Parts: sequence; C-alpha cells; structure tokens
Amino acid sequence: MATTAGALPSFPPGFQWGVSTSAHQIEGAADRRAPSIWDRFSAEPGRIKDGSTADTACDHVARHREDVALIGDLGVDAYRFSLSWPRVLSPGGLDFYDRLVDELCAQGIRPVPTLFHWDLPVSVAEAGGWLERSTATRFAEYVTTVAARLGDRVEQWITLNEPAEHTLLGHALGEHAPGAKLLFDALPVAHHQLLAHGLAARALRAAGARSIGIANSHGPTWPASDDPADTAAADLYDTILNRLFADPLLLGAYPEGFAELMPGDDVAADLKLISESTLDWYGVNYYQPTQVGAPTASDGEFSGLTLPAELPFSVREITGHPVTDFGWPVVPDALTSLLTGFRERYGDRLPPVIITENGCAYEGTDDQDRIAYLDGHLRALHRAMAAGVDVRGYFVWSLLDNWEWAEGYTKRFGLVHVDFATQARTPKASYRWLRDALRAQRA
Ligand code: IFM
Repeated sequence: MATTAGALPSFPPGFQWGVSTSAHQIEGAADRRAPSIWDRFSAEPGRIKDGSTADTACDHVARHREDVALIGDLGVDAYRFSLSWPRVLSPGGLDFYDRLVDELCAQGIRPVPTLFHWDLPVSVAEAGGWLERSTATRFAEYVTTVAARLGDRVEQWITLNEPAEHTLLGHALGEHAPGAKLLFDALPVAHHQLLAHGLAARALRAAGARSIGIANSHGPTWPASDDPADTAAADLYDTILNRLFADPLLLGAYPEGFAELMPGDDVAADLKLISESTLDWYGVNYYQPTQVGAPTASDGEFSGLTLPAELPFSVREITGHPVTDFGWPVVPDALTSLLTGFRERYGDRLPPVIITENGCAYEGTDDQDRIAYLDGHLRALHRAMAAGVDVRGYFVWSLLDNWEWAEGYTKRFGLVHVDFATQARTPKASYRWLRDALRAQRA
C-alpha cells in the first residue's frame, strides 16, 4: 500500500477530532451488568468466529483511566463511546459512566456518548425487542435517566449507531445478535429504531441537550455492470443502505414503496416525529463502497457473512484496490463521492456532517497500512469539504483493538494495540502519526 504524501491539508479551526469505541466491544465487566443480546448470541456455538465472548474484552471498566490518558496524549478533542443499556439498568451501572465523563472532562476531552450501539438488554429483547413499538418508548425512558445524570457535563449526544446494520445483520440475515433471519420482515426493526431516535431526541431536548446526532453507516453502491438486472439490484441495495434511514430523518419520508411496509397506525405521524428537529448534525460511518449485482442462484459470501440466494441482490468482490484484513476494499475517493452525493441528494436538508467512524483492520503495531488508510481518507474528506460539503468533525474507529462482533478478537481496528492476555496497551505507529498530524494542524 502507498505511503502518505506529506502533511495533511489544513482543516478549519474548530473542526472536531475524535476517536470512537463502543461499550460491548471494550468494557468487559460483564458480571456487573444485566445480560445483552450479544452475551446470549455469543454463547451459541458457531456464532463467533473464534468462539470468544466480550466478557473481558479490553477490561475498560477497570482500566478507563489509562484509556482516557491515552486519548489525552493523542490530542483529540472528543471521545465517542457508547453506554451499555444493560449496565445502566444494573445497580451502580450509571456510576461508571459518571466517573468516565468526569475523567474525560478533567482531561479536557469532550464526551460524545452513543446511547445504543447494538447491545439491547435481554429483558427488552424478551419483550419483543425492536420488532415491538414499545421498545422505542422504553429506549426514551432509559435516555431520560441517562440525560438526567450526565446532561450537566455532556453536550453532544448520539442516539443510535448504525441502525441499518443492526436491522440487516441482526434481524434480516441472522449474522449478528439477536440472530433473526427475517429478511424483509425485519423492516419493523428499522422503523422502531427510527422512532426511538425521534423519542430520544425529544427526551434529550427536554433535558437541555443542544447537539444531537445519529451515526449511520453509508457507502457508495457500484452496480456490477450496466445490465438492467444489475442496476436495479444495485438501486435497491443503495436504497436500503443509503436512504432507508437517511430519508426519514432528513426528508420526513421513506423511499418510495417502503412506508406501506412499515408497522403502526400512523406512519406519517411517526415520520414527523422522526424528522422534526431531531438532528443538529448527521453522523456518517464510512468504510467502503459495495459492488452489487442481480441475485445469484446460490448463497453468496461477503466479509464472512452468508448472503442467502433469496435476497433480491448479490454483493460482488471489488478488485483493483488494496484490501484490509477484513477484505474491505480501500477506496478513499468513495468517501468524497459519498459526501458530495449526499449534498446533491439532500441539499439544505442535510445538516452539518460529522464522520463518526472511519478506520480499518490490520495486524501489527508498525501499522503503515493504517496510516496510509487514514491519510488517504482525510485527504478525501478534505476534497469533499472543498467541494462544499459542510463537515465538522472526524472520529477514527477505533481507539483500541477490541471485540469485533461476529469476528471476535480476530480483527484489529485500534490505534492502540491490546494484548488480550495481559491487557497491555501499546500505541501503534498510527497513533503517533495521528498525534503528530493533529499537532501540525494546530501549529
Ligand atoms: O466495530 C464496528 C462498529 O461497532 C460499528 N461500525 C463498524 C465497526 C467495524 O466493523
């Protein structure tokens, strides 16, 4: 992979630099919280590639001071972490987040909590989970509790992380928790998460929050060919990934043909609630483009996922680009085109954008490939900004090597290496590169 091309271009003053993590992937201390659907899922044989669980993960609950010090030394402005809803339900659970927020504030790092990053409490799942409308209401109650406790120090909130992945991987394909294989019958999960976003935003505003966002995953969809069967399949995939969640939030409407499939007596009223003043900024998690074609006769495979032949599209391998250890193609230009495409599609309805995740899986602590990845994507981001997209921040995924869901501990996304046997943290070359790049931005 190519090395970097010297100093990064200058980002505007006030641009927010950050690193991201999520609760289930780093916290450990599983015995001190209620179970989540991921605990249950990872206990089922064959679900997780290396047979591991996140019971210990990065032992972050015990080591959060050391981790906050690493964030401080890196020199970023903000730390995006998530709260574990099951921990908040458990005695003393919120005390941990209270201490974490205090520690961040003491180091001058802005806390940016995500309120849901896939670890639904089992108790909520047993009442129907996201297939039930009542989960959105329960989520808003939990958010009210969190905001009452942390709202005096937290200004910037993220309601949900990647509801598209949680719907598709968790409820349509069964590759993530809770392991349901409902295909298009999973659509209520999308609607109820959007409703939860709307209700949570209302609860946060009532608690005085002034900066609310959501972290949605997006990436350009490339049709496998000009054949109408391929372009139609790619259009559908693109609608599901790039519009099913963004259109309701930004336009107050579902893409054509989807509103009729959503649950509830008054979807139009829900859409009003979902879209009205619920976003001060729009979070984009970007990793890669996807090449999509017409369905194939047999099941497909993509990044370790099985894609059943019944799907109305198939995902094809992208060639001609370097790939990460996950097999994901490295295409920085696709970040530029994604953002300029969003600006074209949504115009003034698109609020300022923050890149809430971007990063890559590579082994090793002399991670020159990660440096080249980050360098390339930051330049691509700068090009999108020069073309008029209002981008206000960039968060690297991830601070630490962590538990990568169905991949277990086999994929390392961290700027900091974690030895999972000893819990020793070792900053990688990419950590030092980012630290120096941030110093140069501020010089
Ligand atoms: O680790 C995940 C994260 O939890 C959500 N976004 C993508 C990351 C890499 O797969």
